[in-house]
Formats: sequence, structure tokens, C-alpha cells
Amino acid sequence: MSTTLFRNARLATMAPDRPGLGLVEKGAILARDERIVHAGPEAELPTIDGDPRIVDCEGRWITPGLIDCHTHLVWAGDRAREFELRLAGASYEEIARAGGGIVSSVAALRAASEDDLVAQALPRLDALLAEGATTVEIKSGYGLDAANEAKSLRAARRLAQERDVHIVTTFLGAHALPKEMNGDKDAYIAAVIAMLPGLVRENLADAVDGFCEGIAFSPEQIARVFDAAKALGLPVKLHADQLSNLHGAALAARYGALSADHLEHTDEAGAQAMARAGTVAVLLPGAFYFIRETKVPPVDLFRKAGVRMALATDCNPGTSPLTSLLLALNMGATLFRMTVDECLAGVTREAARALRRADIGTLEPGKRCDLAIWSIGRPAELVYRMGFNPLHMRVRGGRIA
Ligand code: DI6
Ligand code: FE
Repeated sequence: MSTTLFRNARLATMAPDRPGLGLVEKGAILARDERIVHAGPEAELPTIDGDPRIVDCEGRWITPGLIDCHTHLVWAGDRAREFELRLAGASYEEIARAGGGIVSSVAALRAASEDDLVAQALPRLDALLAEGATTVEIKSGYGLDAANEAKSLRAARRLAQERDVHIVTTFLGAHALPKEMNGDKDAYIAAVIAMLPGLVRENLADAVDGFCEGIAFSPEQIARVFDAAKALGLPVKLHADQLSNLHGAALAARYGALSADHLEHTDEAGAQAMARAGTVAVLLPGAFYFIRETKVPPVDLFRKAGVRMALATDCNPGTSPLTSLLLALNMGATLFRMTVDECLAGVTREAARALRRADIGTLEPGKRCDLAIWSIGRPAELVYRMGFNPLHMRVRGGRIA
């Protein structure tokens, strides 16, 4: 058994039973093996038997390790050319309809080996880890056939062997229509459903996602995928109401989804349905910023209805080539007018909820000792600054990562 004491620290515990960020001045965290046994005032530490390893935090702040609960981190190539076309006036939807967009990333991913995918994803993962991430969700959705979706998810799983991080995988077969389906979305949805049992057998997917949008799949088509996922015991989540209101948030809620994501066009009924179902709103300001959307997600409706809000990078090659959770925090506040407390909860406690992970996201006894230790004067600095990384140390399972 190994015991580690992080002392002389200030804590933002994010504990739900404490107000705001659950702050503790003169705090300490005691970890036994992978778990927290004490997170609170140093003066209230339990007696420690044996000879703990002691980390003097010199007054620094400790938050839970950050959680990026929505990324498409595994892809091949880049879409910088498309970026230039958009700068010249083309819209995201025009590019998608002309065979660019997601479909061009599909060709690149199919041509890449699993090793290539791991190698190309690692620098992006490293950027997230360098800012204190300890858990990262990764979706497939650039393979769009059984072999290439499985290859993507295997590459995602392998990242957890290459780096000290927890990876959660999501199957996003219903992301876009591949060329070879010749416009037949229903036939492709049937193919997506047929991919599920194999992915389950290989334990490649922790959840199932879809893209519900005019340029992607209809609510009815997504419902078919969700029915199949549910029958196999897989939780679902949804890219919903990003570019238009197809009532994706309500659809996600109807299926008890872990989260509904984007939500720029969600209406009051959608927010209320999410609140009733406990579906987390995952807000993605990087995509909003990058494709220059003008309609912000209805944060106030979410607050009023009691919908929990998470923030994530949506790291992907087309609409959010963002590998900074810290910048996502600033964008959540600046673009969406989320409070500092909401932003910080959004990349810790609420992101854990969006992944239905009860063992991470707060600093409380019994939770995994995944920490980010910051050289800052107060937690609001993490949200306030832009392009500055004050991470001092990352801790995973009680060990310095
Ligand atoms: N919504 C998005 O913003 C990304 N996927 C999705 O469903 C876009 C992905 C891409 O353009 O490559
Ligand atoms: Fe996404």
C-alpha cells in the first residue's frame, strides 16, 4: 500500500455539498493507493500510519484532474485547406455538401494504419495532458465502416497505454454518410446498427453517439441507432441542435442520454426534457467560435431548468481544432457568459457526470486521486487567462504523472 500526502495546498474540491467551488484554504489531500482518503483542512488530517510520501504544494491550488468529455481526437491529416476556403467565403454546410468536410477526413483515416492514428493523435493528447487533463473521451466517426470504426476505437484505447491518462471511448458511426452509400442514409443507419455487436464483443465502445442535423441524420434515424444501443446495454449521447433545431435535445432526453452536446438551437422544451432526464448539456465553445456561429446555447434556460452544464474542447479537424481545455474555459465564460464556477465545474464534476463516472471529478474521500496542481493565486485565473498554462503538476491515481 502506498500513501501520499499533498500538503500546504489550497483546494477547489468541487464537492457538491459545499457552496461554489468547495474551497478549502490550508488544505491537504491524503491518498491511499489510487483513492483519496482525506480532502479538506490540513488540521483535520486523520492519523497516518507508515511513512507517507509527502508533496509540499507551497500554497498552490489543487483542482480535480481536468476531464475533456467530448473530443474526436483520433483523426488523420488536417483540414487547413478547408479552413482557407472558409476564409475565402465558403460555409461549413457548403463545404460538407460539396464532399469536403467530414467526408474528406474519412478518406484520410481509412488510408492510415492504426499505428499512424496513434502517432497522429499523441501530440494532441499531450497538449491536453500538459494542461492538467487526466480523463479524455474520444469518439470514432471518421471511419464510417466496420473495419475503420473499430480501427479508430482501438487506436483510442491504445492511447491509454501510451500515456498516463484515462480514455473513455464513444462509437459515433452515425456521424456522416460515407460516399459509397450513394446518398442512402437509411441503408447506412442499418450498417451502423450492424457494427454494434462486434464493437461490444471487442469492448471498444463505452457509449454510442450520433450527429442529428440536416447535413447528417434525422431524429428518426438516430432513434434507430439509440434503440439498438440500448438493447445492447450501451449508454447514448447526441450531437444535438448545433446548426438548427431538430429537437435533438428532447430526443436525447427521451433515451436517458448521458449528455446532449452543442445545443446552440435548443429550446425551452428541450432544456426541460434534459433536466427531467438528468441529461448533461455539454457546451462546446471551440466549435461555436471556429465556425463563427452567432446563436449561443441557451445557458439561462439550462440554469432555470436545472440542467447540469459541462464544457469540452470538441477537438476535431473540421470545426474545433482545439487542444486546450483552459482556452475552452475562457471561451465558455467570454462567449457563453458562463460563470467562473460553472466553467470550472464544467471540466471537472459535470464532465464526470456527462461520462457517468462517479469515481472522478471532485476531491472527496473515496474518489480517485486524479489531481491538477496549479501555480495560481486564485481559481478564477484558470478561466480568466488566455494562452497561459500555469499547471505545476498532474497526479493520476495518487501518483505524480
Ligand atoms: N459536429 C461537429 O462540430 C463535428 N462533428 C459533429 O458532429 C464536426 C466534425 C468535422 O467537421 O470533422
Ligand atoms: Fe463533436
